[in-house]
Amino acid sequence: MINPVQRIAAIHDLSGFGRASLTVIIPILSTLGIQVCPLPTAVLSTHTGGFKDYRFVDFTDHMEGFIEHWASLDLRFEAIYSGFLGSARQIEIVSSFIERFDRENIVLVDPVMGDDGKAYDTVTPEMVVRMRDLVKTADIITPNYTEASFLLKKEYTETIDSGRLKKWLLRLSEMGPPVVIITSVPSGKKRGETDVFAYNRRDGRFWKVKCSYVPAYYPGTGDAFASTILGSLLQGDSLPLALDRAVQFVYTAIKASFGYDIPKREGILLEKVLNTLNAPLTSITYQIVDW
Ligand code: PXL
Repeated sequence: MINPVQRIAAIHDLSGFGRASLTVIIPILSTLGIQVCPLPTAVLSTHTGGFKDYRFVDFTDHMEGFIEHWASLDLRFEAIYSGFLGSARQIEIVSSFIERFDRENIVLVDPVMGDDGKAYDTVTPEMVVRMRDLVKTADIITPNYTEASFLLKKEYTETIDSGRLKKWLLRLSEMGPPVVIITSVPSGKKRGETDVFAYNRRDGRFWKVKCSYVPAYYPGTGDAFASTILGSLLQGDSLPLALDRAVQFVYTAIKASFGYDIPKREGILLEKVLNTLNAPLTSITYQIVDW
């Protein structure tokens, strides 16, 4: 029987407060009509961006048992989507999960490791090394500019010229994934303006979407971006359309949040904009990059 609702396995942490990871991913993908089955990597009281004394429970020791149970149920997934990981050993568990459950589905690895040139608190150098292996098994990766520099062992610089960026996209794809999407690439024009670039090795095309984000850093926007991309692709959109939908959704969410005097660490006011996910795009802004 055909599954009436597409199903994905979401391998991320559950942060109770602050709108990041699963608390962002589940509502977005559910709104897009996709069933999310979480395989938690860690359980935290809050995400790690801007909170002190957060409680962190590493879930590594439980993951294999959960996976065995899912295998015994013969669960099938249209996509496997991994993000923030709680330990270096966990990265191997995720790789074996992908091997075991990958049956012509989309594997999206968001190599969540840091932002603004810095690694997140819980991310160790060993995790960065192992993340380089995990991305090899993916169909799509969605590093931000900082994470792309970590994966490629390149120095993080405030700006990047387009020749170097093209090389980064190609190098990342040579590591394995046919589709590479780099977010938060400094545009070099206005401060706070960034671009999203994508490369699809299957057709050799490069894409760009400009983001004139209001200058405010909100945690969880990477999770919102990658889940919208995945949901959009599962709905049958092309890569550039998925990029446009994701950029426009994150932009709308930031705009909806910025007007309120609420600490940025609480994340984007997702609940106010979820319903825009299913609205048709009123303008299509992606550009093909002719390098
Ligand atoms: O949004 C990425 C993310 C996911 N999970 C945890 C985080 C962060 C970013 O700070 O701290 C726990």
